[in-house]
This record gives sequence, C-alpha cells and structure tokens, in this order.
Amino acid sequence: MKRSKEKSALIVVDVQNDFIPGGALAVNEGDLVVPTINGLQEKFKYVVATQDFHPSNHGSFAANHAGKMPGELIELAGLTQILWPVHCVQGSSGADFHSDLDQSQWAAVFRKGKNPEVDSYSGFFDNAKRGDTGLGDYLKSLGIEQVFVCGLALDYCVKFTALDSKSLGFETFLITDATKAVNLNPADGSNAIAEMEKAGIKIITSKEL
Ligand code: VGL
Ligand code: ZN
Repeated sequence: MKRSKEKSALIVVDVQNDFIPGGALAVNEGDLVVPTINGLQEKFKYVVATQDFHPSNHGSFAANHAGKMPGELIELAGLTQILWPVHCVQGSSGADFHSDLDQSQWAAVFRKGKNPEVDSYSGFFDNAKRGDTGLGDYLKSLGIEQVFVCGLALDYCVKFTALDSKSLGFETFLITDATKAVNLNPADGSNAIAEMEKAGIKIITSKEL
C-alpha cells in the first residue's frame, strides 16, 4: 500500500469506556484495540477521534421507550433503529475515552449523537444524513486524501464512518486488527468487512503501516 504521510489521517472511532468490557454497551475484547491504536498513532501526522456523546433523552436508548428492551427495533427519524442500553451519556464516565488511550497527538475530536431525534453511527453524518459534524470539511481543509479507520465498533460506528469517508472521495482503509465488533449476530463483524470491501474500502492490518 502506498501512503503519503502528509495526506493521510487516522480516525480513532469511539474508544470510550462504555464500549469496553465492563461498560454499558461492551464490545467483546474492545480493550485489546487500545495498545494497537496507540502504536498506530505514532505513524500518522494527523489523528482525529470521534466520540459518541448522547443526551440522556436520546431516542436510541431502550429506556426512553416504554416497554422496550435493548435489541428491539423502532422507527426513529424515519429509519429503522436498534434500541441500545443507555450509553455514552454526555458528562458520564462511560462517555470518556479509555484511560490508556494516547490522546497526545489528537488534532480534533468530533462528537456525534447529540441530537436526541436521530442516531449517529458515522463520524461524518447522522444516520438520516441531515446533520454534518464537520469532519469531512476538516479533513479536506488539511489536504487529506487517504483516511484510515480504526476503533469501536466494527459493525456500527467504524463501518458507517468508513463508508461515508469513501463516499466523500477519500481513499479509505479499514485496519482490521485495530477494531472489534459488537456482534449482536455472530457474523455481523465479518459481514461488515465484506460490505466495506464491496464499497471499495481497502482492508489492511496495522503491520502494513
Ligand atoms: C455505537 C451503537 C450505538 C458504536 C454507538 O460506537 O459503534 N454502536 N452507539
Ligand atoms: Zn450511541
């Protein structure tokens, strides 16, 4: 893989306590990505992070819908929405980044999921593609052409961030050993990789960087 250090950025997606074992929406082995990502960051000039950052009345929380349980489906913003446990609430420790994650190189943090009316998996746009976090324009203003995506969770926020990156015209790479899936269904992670590959995203490992 050919990479220009001046024109490439690493996006660290949602490496927050609630997605780590022991957290409200724990991703199995989610903690294992932390040392891998710390090693990767040193290889980049530009590193940005995304942060899932919900108000407590967020519409994706099962607890905000009478009689509903996590995993059930509802309609939200005209889209089918999976209901989640309460997670990444603004100001809670679950919304904080993992304490071992090196933040020293971060150029910016893009927060998402702030609008209670719609969920937001991608670091670029909400799921209804109405709100824009500014991440795309930010990367373009830096002259970025190649975007490398890692973090949590592979089958949700990592996948949608990578798909939007690709559709915005960035050459986009998924770093498979620096991400882990929620796997509500056991094949969700591998299906997500297949979907990304089909969309033209390049699937690599951290050893290639
Ligand atoms: C995520 C589900 C709900 C993620 C965020 O970061 O992948 N998944 N909110
Ligand atoms: Zn969320």
